[in-house]
Amino acid sequence: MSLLATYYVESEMSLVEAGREIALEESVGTWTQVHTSTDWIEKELKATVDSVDKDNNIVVVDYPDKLFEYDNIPQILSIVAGNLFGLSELKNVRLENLKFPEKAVKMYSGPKHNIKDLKEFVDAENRPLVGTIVKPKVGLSPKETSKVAYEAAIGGVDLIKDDETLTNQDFCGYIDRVVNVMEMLDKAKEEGHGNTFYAVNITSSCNEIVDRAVNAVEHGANMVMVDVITTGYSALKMISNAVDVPVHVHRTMHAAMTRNPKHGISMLPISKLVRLCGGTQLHTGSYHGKMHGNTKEIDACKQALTTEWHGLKNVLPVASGGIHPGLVANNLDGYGENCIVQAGGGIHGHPDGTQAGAKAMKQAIDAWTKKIPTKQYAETHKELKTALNHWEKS
Ligand code: CAP
Ligand code: MG
Repeated sequence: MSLLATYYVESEMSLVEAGREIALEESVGTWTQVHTSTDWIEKELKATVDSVDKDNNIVVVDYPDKLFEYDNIPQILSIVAGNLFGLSELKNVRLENLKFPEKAVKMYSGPKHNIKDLKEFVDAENRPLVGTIVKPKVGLSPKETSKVAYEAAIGGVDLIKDDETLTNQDFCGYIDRVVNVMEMLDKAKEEGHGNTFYAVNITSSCNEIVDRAVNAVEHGANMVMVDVITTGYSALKMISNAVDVPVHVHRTMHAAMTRNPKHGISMLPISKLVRLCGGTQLHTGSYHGKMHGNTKEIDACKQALTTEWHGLKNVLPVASGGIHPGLVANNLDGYGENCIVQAGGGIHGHPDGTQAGAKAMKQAIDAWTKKIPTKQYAETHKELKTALNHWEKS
């Protein structure tokens, strides 16, 4: 067994030669022959080209097991996604996929909760979840945030989350925010609206992030949120070990790596790493929205997160970014029932306010679940109708 890494490559060299360059640079080679190598190094540690697909500019590199500490993601990344991106002989190179051997996957505990657990908590066994990002993304006080959260909860959302830019600023400390929001979500529950998740953003630097996760849970948080690209996979793993609540994983900054289809890193290996490190939900892009992504890549992420993988629990993909009720059906056609569809502007920008916005999003989800076209459903659901009219015009 070994680790197979798939790269999209553009180079003046043949694909096989380009693949060899990558394999050598990332295993035992450097720019010139060295006189310090040994037979053991050449035999046991040298990566090789496994295969090439000329039609699609694809090279698969086979990295021997012995190169890795499989429970050390920074070390794995320094090989499979290391210096190769700067090699001047490669015009473009993109890491498209990582195929881990079973023994590597078995070294990780993965998520503590699966999709079924998340759905059961909010009583949504047979439908997608609907979420919201409190907007404006920053500036509301903990009390103001909790009022918006309450309106969203009684309007029918299953999950409320912070924006990635809201952490622990002076105007909205995370502990006060958790206490206030959970109080209002408890009130919504007492009034008969069921459970609602609140993903408080605990993103911060390394020791602090674990303290914040633990503090947040001690103050009642039923979910925490972390930004995996800015904090790193190690931070995610630490959080997932430290607390028993689900971990919502945002991916701000990912597009610096994922946006260019010819160079960088695809969302697919990132999704696999997040699953290994214990994320229970991960933003994987929207089929239709303000930043909609490559649909083939979203499909691949969905597959990697939701299907059986050496016994690890599965992960709920999150469609977010510029979504409003009129875009729900398109996104659900892509994701299917096992996802969260989130709207910030698409709920809090509803002409009749947050509660009506949440109702409209939920109605759009219900329409899709019942296989009724959104527009038709809107004829008998006034919040949805208002939303469709509002955003159709804009
Ligand atoms: C969505 C969002 C998220 C994006 C990130 C935002 O808000 O909170 O950060 O979804 O993109 O601030 O844009 P809106 P992705 O609903 O108001 O757009 O999910 O693709 O990582
Ligand atoms: Mg955001």
